[in-house]
Amino acid sequence: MDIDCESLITGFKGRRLLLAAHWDVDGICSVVKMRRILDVKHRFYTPPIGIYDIPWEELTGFDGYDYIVVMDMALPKNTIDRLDNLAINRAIVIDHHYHPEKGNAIYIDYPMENGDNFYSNTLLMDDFFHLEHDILTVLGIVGDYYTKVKGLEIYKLVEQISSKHDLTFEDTYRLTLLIDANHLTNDREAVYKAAEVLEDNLDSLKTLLNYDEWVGRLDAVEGEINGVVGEAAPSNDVIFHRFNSRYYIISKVGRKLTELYPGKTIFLHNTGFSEEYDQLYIRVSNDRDLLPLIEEGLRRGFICGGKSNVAGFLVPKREVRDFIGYVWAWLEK
Ligand SMILES: [Mn+2]
Repeated sequence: MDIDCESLITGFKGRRLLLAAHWDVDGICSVVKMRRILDVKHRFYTPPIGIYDIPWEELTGFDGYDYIVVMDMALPKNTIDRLDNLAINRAIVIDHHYHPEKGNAIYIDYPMENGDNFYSNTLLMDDFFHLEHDILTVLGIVGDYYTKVKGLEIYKLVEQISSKHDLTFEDTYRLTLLIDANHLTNDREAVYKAAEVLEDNLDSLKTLLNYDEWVGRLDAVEGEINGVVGEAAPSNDVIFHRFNSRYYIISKVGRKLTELYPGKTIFLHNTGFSEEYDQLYIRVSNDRDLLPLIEEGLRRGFICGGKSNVAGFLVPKREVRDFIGYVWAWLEK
């Protein structure tokens, strides 16, 4: 780490900041946390849902900021370099994810004492800025870990802080689902609005459990996921399913199908996500390593990512057929 908390806060005083953050609960909570640390409502930017990069045509809106602060998002190295050039002062990355290739910026991305990544970006922020954990921290953790948080040593704290807000763990969990319904419905404006709604209601979070707009979105998302999962027909080793949804639900569908059909490979194709791209998703349960497939996607210039057992791709429509053929051949190898 090449900067300390005090000099960063001093540097931010009176300056124009752009807060570029992930569209999920942890990203939104990081933005609200940063605004509260500095007591300034700095602008929030999030990329188009599903695109883990900033489209070059949107960078025109990045002029005139003293600092561009990237939170909870591992952007490509060359994008970080461009942000550092665009900022009058510097680009600063505050992120609990692993960065294989760092750009030219100030990085605050150190791990916890035990060497693991922080459970959430909000938790990393608390550590760096010497803050007491609060409900934003908790929402970030639960947003990233779902109910698996129950197995972490931090779960006690999650419950304690939730109860201060008159929330059970189930309430807090539901709140993260409600907030995430904004990006799952593939609606960037709704994500921006969610940050405002959350910030304005930090003292009455329980009421947000009945916030009609979010409840409606969550119902719509769950209905859509169940619909798509219900259509997928079990087959031999690989369950291939093509569907048409505007929503950003492909990985949720994949996870549900894996629960329903353990041991099978899940291969999904969403033709309805955007005008330009189709989504592809592959999840394996055997010890097959998907990283070479992700590398092939990167080689073809696709936006893609994943781990050894799961891979997601955004493929330009005219290249989808060919890449699906490649994936089939690869899976059958
Ligand atoms: Mn996160």
